[in-house]
Amino acid sequence: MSGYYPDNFKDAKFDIDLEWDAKDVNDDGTFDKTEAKLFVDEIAKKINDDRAVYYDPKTFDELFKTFDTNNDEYLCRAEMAMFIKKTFAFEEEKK
Ligand SMILES: [Ca+2]
Ligand SMILES: [Ca+2]
Repeated sequence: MSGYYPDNFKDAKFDIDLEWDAKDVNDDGTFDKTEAKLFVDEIAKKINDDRAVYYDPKTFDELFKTFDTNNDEYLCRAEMAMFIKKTFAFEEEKK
């Protein structure tokens, strides 16, 4: 996810890849539901407020299911990238 939304975080130095490693607690390269929640909550805190409003933590379970496209109960890097991109997207970016 390098270079993802470089201008869209409150702290320009925010490194989404470092955050990824930090929240992938067991270091297996994927997010289980608990890890995914930690990661997405962190992104919601760090991303600019005009994007953060698009994420409702109450819908997390639903979103997790939606973006776990192969239904293995884990979000791989590609699946999580879509989760972040689509969830925090402006309406016109979702098309
Ligand atoms: Ca993991
Ligand atoms: Ca999956």
